[in-house]
Amino acid sequence: MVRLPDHLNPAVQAPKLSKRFTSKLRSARLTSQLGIATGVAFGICLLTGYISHAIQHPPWWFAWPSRPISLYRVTQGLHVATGLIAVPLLAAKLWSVYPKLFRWPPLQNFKQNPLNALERGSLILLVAGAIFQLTTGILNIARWYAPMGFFFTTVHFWTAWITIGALLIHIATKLPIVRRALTAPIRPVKTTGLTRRGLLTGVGAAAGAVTVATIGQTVRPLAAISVLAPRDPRIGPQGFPVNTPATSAGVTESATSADYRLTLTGPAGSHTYTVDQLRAMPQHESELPITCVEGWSATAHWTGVRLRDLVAIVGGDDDSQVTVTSLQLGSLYSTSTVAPPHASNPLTLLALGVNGEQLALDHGFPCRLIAPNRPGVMQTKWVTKVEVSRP
Ligand SMILES: Nc1nc2c(c(=O)[nH]1)N[C@H]1C(S)=C(S)[C@@H](COP(=O)(O)O)O[C@H]1N2
Ligand SMILES: [Mo]
Repeated sequence: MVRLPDHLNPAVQAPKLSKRFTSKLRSARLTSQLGIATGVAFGICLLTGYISHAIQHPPWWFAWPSRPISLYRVTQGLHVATGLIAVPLLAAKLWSVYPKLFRWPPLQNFKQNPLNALERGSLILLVAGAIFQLTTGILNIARWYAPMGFFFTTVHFWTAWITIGALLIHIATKLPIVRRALTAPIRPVKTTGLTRRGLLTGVGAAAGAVTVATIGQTVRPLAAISVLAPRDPRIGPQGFPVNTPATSAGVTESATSADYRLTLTGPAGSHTYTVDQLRAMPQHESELPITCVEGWSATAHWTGVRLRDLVAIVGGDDDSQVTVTSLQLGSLYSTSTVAPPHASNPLTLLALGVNGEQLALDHGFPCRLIAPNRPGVMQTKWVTKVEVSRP
């Protein structure tokens, strides 16, 4: 067998390294407390993330309501906020167990307890998965796609399942230790510096600071103090942000052309309308937010034609489903499905105007979909086709 030189031999180096981490604050109790906090943040983040996925790709058993109109704003706001809070929590949690990474041999008591191998293996997946999810999530809300050589949504979704699996194994194997650590009498530590309570307060303050610095993109009254929020929901044409401008969508010409038509089809036939004909239809108003999956939300005052009125013209009813199609070609967001709860909701509009003005080109001129309680990616802009069918 090859014998490694001492400086490369983990059996020699690992015990030396672990002696360098001398903080007396590390304890099973501290790790348990940080673990519970991190676990709760991850739990909410995974659940709200799954909700957002299910709304966009509904499995047969899942139906998302159109009321309360701001429910998605809450769930997606929580998804992004808990993901951001998890950064300082996870960092502190990993710090609290850091010396254990240098334990040697890595698999102890393997013969007595072969499940150790499962626990150690799942730990690698858990730590890697958690760091990967937080990193890609932050890159996504910062709209910095360059470092990700993959399609964010799909990879973020599948890595979540790996992370959940590893997290469940981790909780199952650590629960007895956590219970013991939290019920045992507190062992006082002699320290001249930071106390355990001080450390926990610091981690809590970091989590609070991250939240205050970013939550304003979801909760508008806090927008002014949220200095690290990737988006200010008050800034953009007509007072709110644009994710895809008309130039990037390649619709500048087709959307402003005199040849623009809206095609409406359904069980009772089809019609085409010019913008002026749409404006001549009964106009309605609704106050609804755009809630981007990236966490920012902006409420606006919309005017336009009710989608359910269009559905009725071509023979549909409250059980009809609608598919809207954009002038934009070849994008994942070029079409979206409007399920019956949203299609029949009187607040759902094919909007022609916003905040007292004609819709700006970047917000979807000549018309866009706006429906309550729905992710921003499904609020299709530059709509040119409305198809009514049975779900
Ligand atoms: N056709 C089309 N519609 C679209 C998009 C798009 O890229 N193409 N982006 C969506 C996304 S991700 C969001 S958050 C909202 C943003 O709407 P706004 O630009 O009016 O703020 O539009 C949605 N509608
Ligand atoms: Mo979005």
